[in-house]
Amino acid sequence: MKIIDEIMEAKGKRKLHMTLIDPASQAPEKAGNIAREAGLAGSDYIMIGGSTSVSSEMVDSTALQIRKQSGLKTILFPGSSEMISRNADAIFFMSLLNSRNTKFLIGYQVASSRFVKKLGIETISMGYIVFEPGMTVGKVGEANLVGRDDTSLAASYAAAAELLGMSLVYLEAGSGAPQHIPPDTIRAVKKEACIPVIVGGGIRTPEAARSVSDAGADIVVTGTVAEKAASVVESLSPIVEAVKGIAKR
Ligand code: 1GP
Repeated sequence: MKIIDEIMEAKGKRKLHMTLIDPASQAPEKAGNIAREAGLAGSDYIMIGGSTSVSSEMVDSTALQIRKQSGLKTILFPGSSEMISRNADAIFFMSLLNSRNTKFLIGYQVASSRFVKKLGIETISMGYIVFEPGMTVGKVGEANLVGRDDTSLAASYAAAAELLGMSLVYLEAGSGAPQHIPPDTIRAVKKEACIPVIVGGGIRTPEAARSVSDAGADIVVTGTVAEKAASVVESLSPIVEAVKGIAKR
């Protein structure tokens, strides 16, 4: 079954959690180990990517280790047209909708499109919107950051993603953001958009995960928590449970 079909099947019925692993942050072996533990913690998919450019060899070996060690399906989340590997199950074929630089809107996509088609991996079109504070991706992606509380602009971006035919919309506060996207902003997007909504950036606690999930996120992404944890299972399990609504309230 394609990942997008699994996501559509889950929509409205159960929440999904994805763990983001940046190939620039650790050796491939360690990335594989984090992914394995994330799977044990109940995470549904592993996203592979980040804003710091790494070689395609590094992405290849990281994706391979993750696949080998975790058995979870993997989705590339590329920061550039270099960060693409045949060892993943799918790729978010994405556009940073609020970038000032056409490279992030359509340039990298044009540079990689025929290669991606040749690879034959599943492509999932996604509209990516970076909110304040944006962190590294906001700077590198040259984003006109959407205000955290600008519910109207957030909803307009999400509606644009849907009307452009994108399968998913992703609300990003930036990896390591001090605060996640506010619940009211997520609610406004959910009210407008019929496509599944992914929320990530700055989610470090079960409380934060629950608030994002309760506000309507269909998919919640965490990255830093697993990368920094002494025990990934111990740190991530309560967060995944909160996303899925199975933690104690
Ligand atoms: C993916 O940027 C997130 O959308 C990951 O953010 O590292 O803050 O969990 P964290």
